[in-house]
Amino acid sequence: MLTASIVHKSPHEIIQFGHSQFAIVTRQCYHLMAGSLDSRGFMHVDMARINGHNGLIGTHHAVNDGSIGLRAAHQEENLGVRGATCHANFLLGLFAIYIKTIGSRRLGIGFHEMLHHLRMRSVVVVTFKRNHIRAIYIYEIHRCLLVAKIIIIFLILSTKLKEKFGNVICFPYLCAHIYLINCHLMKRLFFVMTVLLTVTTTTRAASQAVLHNVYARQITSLNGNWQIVADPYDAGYYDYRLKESANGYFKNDQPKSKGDHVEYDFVDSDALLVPGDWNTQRKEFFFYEGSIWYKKDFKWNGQGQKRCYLYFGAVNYQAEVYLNGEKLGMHIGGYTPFNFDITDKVKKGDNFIVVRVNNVRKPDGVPTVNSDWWNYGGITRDVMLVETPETFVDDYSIRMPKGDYKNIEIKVRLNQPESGVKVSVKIPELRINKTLTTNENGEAEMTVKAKPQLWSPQKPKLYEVLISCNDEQLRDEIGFRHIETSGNKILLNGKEIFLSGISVHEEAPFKTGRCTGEQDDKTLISWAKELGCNFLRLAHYPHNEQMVRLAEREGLLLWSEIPVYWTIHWNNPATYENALNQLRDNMKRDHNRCAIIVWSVANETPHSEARDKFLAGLAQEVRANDDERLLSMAMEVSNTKGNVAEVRDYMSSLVDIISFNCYLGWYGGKPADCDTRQWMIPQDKPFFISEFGAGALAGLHGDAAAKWTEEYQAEVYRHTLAMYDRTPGFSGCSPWILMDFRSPRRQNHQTQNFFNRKGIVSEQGVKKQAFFVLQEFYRQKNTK
Ligand code: GCB
Repeated sequence: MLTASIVHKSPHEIIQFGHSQFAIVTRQCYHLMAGSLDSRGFMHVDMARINGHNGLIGTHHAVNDGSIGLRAAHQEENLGVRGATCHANFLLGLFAIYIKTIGSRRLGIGFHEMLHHLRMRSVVVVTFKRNHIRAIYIYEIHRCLLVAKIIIIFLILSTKLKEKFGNVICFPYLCAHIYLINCHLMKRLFFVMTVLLTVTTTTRAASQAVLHNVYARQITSLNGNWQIVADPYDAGYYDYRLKESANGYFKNDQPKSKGDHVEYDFVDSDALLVPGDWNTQRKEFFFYEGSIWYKKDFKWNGQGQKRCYLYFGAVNYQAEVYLNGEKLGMHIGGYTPFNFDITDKVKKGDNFIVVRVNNVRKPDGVPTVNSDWWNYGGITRDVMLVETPETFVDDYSIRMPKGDYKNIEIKVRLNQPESGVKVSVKIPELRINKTLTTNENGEAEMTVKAKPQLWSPQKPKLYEVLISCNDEQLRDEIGFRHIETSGNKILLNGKEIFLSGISVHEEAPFKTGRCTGEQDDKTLISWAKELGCNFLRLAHYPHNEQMVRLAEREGLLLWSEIPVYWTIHWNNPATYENALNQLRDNMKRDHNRCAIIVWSVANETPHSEARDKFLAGLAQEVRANDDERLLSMAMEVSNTKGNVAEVRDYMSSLVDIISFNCYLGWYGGKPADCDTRQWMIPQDKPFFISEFGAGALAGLHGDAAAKWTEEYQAEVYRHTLAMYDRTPGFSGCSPWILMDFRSPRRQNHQTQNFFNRKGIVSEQGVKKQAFFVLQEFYRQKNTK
């Protein structure tokens, strides 16, 4: 079937970046450019974001080949950073590199092969008039043969050329070959040309926009035993010239005859449980940092009219994902979900997935090489197949508009920009039953009169919400509440609230390692409840979705954080992209969770102009996507003179809550120093102690002046709590930490044994004295 339909006639989203004359954001945001063209055809790029998750496709090879790849571009031309200038040809060059990358491996730079490789789904044509974008056309090319796709592209192209206004053609991934044709035409017509864009499903693409509320969809779990091949030298990934091997372990090869040569094998290999980290599943992997290949067979009986996605809750840290020997894409970041549309690739019957998981810490990573928690490697969260209709609700937001207690605002967005699609939204208990019709962007919204019972820690009321579109019904449980600050107070539903909190890592009680199921989350939450908490700081990265939902049902307010931790590479655009993606994916997954009241963008970061810019960018992202939740980050005490300590941080002006970590009495000073310490809190804002604490080995008793005893830890708690309690604006705290957790930095054999012992509960569930000190403090706070 030869079909191409125009799905878009204007930029999907146009954003103004300062003086930009144009901005293009493709539907799934893989490519974004904003800037202006000057009379010489130079493109002044205010902002460019290419292939969000990975940097430019093929960068790796480009750099290996010695050619200018995006990484080099980042350094030399500053592409990706506001204010950079480069010639359009340079951008074309980047595409050429991409072609080279694919070509150099095994194909030669064949046009057809390239198209084949790229699995094109859409073509983008941009027309310009006097340096301004006149129109952007995105053509979806429906499932059809490659030859048909090529014909369509040429038809589109020639039609556009004939149109009088059609100055410039821009079409993605059609390689330098077509660019040359264009160049020629353009010279003759004095046209200015710019290239860019597209969202296509390519064999080497990054993962795609994350499906919201995935557990409510039609899912098939792929959890359980996965066969593995540990690959410390990455022999299954690189060839002996250190190029990505065309015949890597993802092929899952087996000798077909006696003479066949294959040096790995999944058939008789060991297995690891998914979800789970490898470090605590097998002794030999306890300290392992490197690659492990995972393989899973599955049968698929899906039906024609559906889409199928392969979804991963989280893989730490980098995942290359292959289906039936073909690369789907990759993902960076160990704590956020990602998925791939595999509709065109999954086969009826037998299939196999191979994932190369690599947890090597990287200086430019997020987090970077040093942190204070275990770098658990593996497929650490659920894996599933998700089936959806062809057009479905990809995301929705249901909440009370900011400051409004009498209305509920409903917003839905489809997976594709399709108009006229009906979406039904019901909240039975509130007698809401509405049908929304999508506009040409595939979006719809409506505000409905309603006065829901408010969600609060005392009454965590959640309403059943049913969202139906085509054959899919999404069930959710949503609570309604307002969170804000007023002067130095935090207000929940208009009333002042003290956040009686505790920090938690996503580490499993008793067995240690990553939490892998409801029971682990439940145990952590039950301890927090016993402590009298109404708040959890989910440190230092997004925790699993079920934990967030469970906490919400239990009436715990939440602080949600990304692992921008200590000293990351503030000047590196790829690091920024990585952090931004993690923030976006975290917000995309959890934005309907009323329990989350704080988005935190960082923890204990050192002051510099670059860091300020980096964090301000993240703060801006939070504000742009959430007009109500509070913004914060764990800051440091920067200026102590005598007895007076001050939190002086550029970010103070941007956050809603001044949060900081301070270990007075542990890393410096004595617990009693707290008795005379004064605090200068900048701005008229609430302040929150995101960390304080001391290490203690459960069961070790002695003098309150002796470190590592329970008595010492309890003493630190007493003095610290009293100190903050007498300081105006003290709005809550999340002491460090609920449970002892594994950390390679903690090497004292007598007491630590690779555990950070600041837990007020041991990893075996023994409550230390400090637990009861904090419990009593919260009891008094809550009865005031
Ligand atoms: C901190 C960090 C936290 C550490 C803690 C400690 O400030 O934010 O990740 O684990 O101190 O125990 O030193």
